[in-house]
Amino acid sequence: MALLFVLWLMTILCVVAMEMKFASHLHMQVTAALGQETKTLFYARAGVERAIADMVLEKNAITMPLEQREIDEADYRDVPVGDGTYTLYAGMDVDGQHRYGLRDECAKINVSTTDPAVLAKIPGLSESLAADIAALRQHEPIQDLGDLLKLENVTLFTLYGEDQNRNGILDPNEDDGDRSWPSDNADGHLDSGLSAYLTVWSAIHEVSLDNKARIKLNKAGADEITKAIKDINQQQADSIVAYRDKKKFGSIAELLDVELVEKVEQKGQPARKGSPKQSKPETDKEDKNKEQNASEDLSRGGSKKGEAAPGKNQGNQTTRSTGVKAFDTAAFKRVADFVTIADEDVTRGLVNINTASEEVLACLPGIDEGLARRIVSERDGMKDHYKSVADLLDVNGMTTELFKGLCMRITARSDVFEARSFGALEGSKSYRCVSAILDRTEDEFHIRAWKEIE
Ligand SMILES: [Ca+2]
Ligand SMILES: [Ca+2]
Repeated sequence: MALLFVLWLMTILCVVAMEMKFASHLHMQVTAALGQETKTLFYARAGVERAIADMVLEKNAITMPLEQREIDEADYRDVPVGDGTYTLYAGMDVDGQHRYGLRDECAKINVSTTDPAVLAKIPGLSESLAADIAALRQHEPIQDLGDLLKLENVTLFTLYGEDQNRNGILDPNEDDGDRSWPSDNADGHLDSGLSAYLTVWSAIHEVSLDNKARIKLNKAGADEITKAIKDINQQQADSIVAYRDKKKFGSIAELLDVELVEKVEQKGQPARKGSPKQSKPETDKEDKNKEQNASEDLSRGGSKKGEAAPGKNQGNQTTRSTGVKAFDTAAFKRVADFVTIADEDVTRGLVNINTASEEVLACLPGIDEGLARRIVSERDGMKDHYKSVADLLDVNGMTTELFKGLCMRITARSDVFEARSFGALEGSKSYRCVSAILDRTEDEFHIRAWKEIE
């Protein structure tokens, strides 16, 4: 009986021991899997840290649009870290080529700031939806693209298309037709819905390519202007101030409208002629512009060419228009990157002519498909990139008038990028993705959004 009891006990103990062994094996497996998942997540995070370092330390290099930089793909792709890698993936271009590096938020249209007429030109965004978006903005600011889901006619599919896990890559289930969720067209391309065109983050720091604060045309005094910009002389600066005293600058292209003023004694005696730095416009084309502008002045009730116009009183002096343009196109192009109409240091919602796609450019006022194509092909043929928005004046089909309606909406650089980093273990197909919105518009660096995607 005792023997039987001992055998019984031993059997039970064996079963318990085996159970425990199995459980502990299972525990080790789960721990290992969790450990691997944690590792891939940290490798993905390492990629974002790398992107931040790029944006902070290589500020000058990165002011050039990443699309145009001579990118060594190995620099961003399968970068070794621990026993795995991270990859900064920037999406697929129109030719089906994968791109690596950061994504420029200014390559998209800002849904928080852009007027409905422009929004309505976005493929897949109707006029009524544009009106709904404008109405939504009046109630509350749109802080995330997901806020658009509050609108009746916006679904997850409208917003994110086939990319339902929002990781920016074409996962197998997003390219298999109706075999698995989500439904897709199995064409090998990722349709990202409206999210391909829209952002809430695009912003720039109002500095020139050499990282100096831009001169605020609606605020700066004449001395401040001449001190900061070597290509603007005293008379041109006085003329800018005189123009602004009558009418605030609505775009930097209005510099082309500014007429040179000269100072006169209050009795009407000329006080000063043009300074030696100033040269008159020389070409026929520019003379025509001058005449056209003079006639515009007449239609606005302004002065005739050379006739004294009411100017600002400066002690015993006043100014009068000379009827001569202060900036011809070449002079404007020299100064365009150094000035802004913004009163603040940060401007939101501009579209980067160096990174935006043809489709995005074609949404802007006055730009049709043909002109958008020429803007892109011109920059593709460049060694580096458009240095300032004024370079668009050289693109075939871009007129001064068209440019004037456009230039307050565009930029040639950006300060907000998305890093989409994928961490993976060596030899493993599974990955973790981190998407972060990185903003260097202010002195302090900001991470505006952070998403860890399974
Ligand atoms: Ca996806
Ligand atoms: Ca597809």
